[in-house]
Amino acid sequence: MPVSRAINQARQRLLRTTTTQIQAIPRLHLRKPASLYATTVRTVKMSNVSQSEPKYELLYWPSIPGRGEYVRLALEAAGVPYKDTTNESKDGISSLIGLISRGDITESDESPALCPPILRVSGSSVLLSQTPNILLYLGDHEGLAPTDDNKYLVHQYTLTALDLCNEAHNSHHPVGVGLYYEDQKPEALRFVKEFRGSRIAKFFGHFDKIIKYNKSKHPNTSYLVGEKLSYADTTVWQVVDGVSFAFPKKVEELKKEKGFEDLFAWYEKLKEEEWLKSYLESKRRLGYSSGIFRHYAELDVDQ
Ligand SMILES: N[C@@H](CCC(=O)N[C@@H](CS)C(=O)NCC(=O)O)C(=O)O
Repeated sequence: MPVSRAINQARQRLLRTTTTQIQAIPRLHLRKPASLYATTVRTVKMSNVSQSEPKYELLYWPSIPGRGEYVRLALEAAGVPYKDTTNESKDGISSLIGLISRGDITESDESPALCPPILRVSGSSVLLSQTPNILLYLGDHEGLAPTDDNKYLVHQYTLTALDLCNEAHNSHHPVGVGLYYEDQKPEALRFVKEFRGSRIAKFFGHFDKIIKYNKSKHPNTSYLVGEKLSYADTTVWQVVDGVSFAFPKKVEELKKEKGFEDLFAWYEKLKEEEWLKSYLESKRRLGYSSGIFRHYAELDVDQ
């Protein structure tokens, strides 16, 4: 019996027990979307993985989607078990803090990570940070990227989406990550003039073209690369969703003025895929608040 199914069965049995026990059990999400790429190299020997732990552990700041969301969406799309440590256990945050604030590294330590998101692979020494790096790993190991040279296209589109994510972050923190928004508001208003004025349209227009380009090669597809879902889809989707949350007026304006019909049709279609639909309805999907994608009404108006 696959380990994941065994864990889920165990969870089902325990669901009939106490609340404390339920909270201690990792939530597993095993739905498979229709069309993932075949997986390639598997470095994890499942025999090394304890029956009680899921294959992946995500370590990210609790309560906000942030950059952790790119990793969550990839894991959800692949339908693999994962533990979202800081959101699932009371003292989860100490595991994260312990990893990023270590002093001298000793022989028994895991590889250093500067900041989250961090992905740990159970039963192996794999501990990764840097969002695109984590996605690269999941692409290879969980069938979320092609195995031919198109994998570089998947990564390229992902890096472009993460560039937009960085700019969206800088729209409320243009001066310093360690300062409050309120302490850099004049600069934010200045930054956002160009961001709203041309940058969102530039990126959205680019994604719209990517979809048209892929359709010209694969008329029946609704994905960004080839005919299968990849981590480029999940990442671009999250950035479009986040920017639409932060700048709803601007995005409505762009829909009217520029159309970007292919982009928004792709966005809506993906949202209807079973895995994403049920994830968005679940408690695992955290609401936007004080993370990367923030809505400040004063930043979403023409200056
Ligand atoms: N390039 C990194 C950026 C990671 C990053 O900025 N993480 C934020 C949270 S989303 C953080 O904790 N930053 C702390 C810091 O930069 O000191 C990635 O893509 O993962």
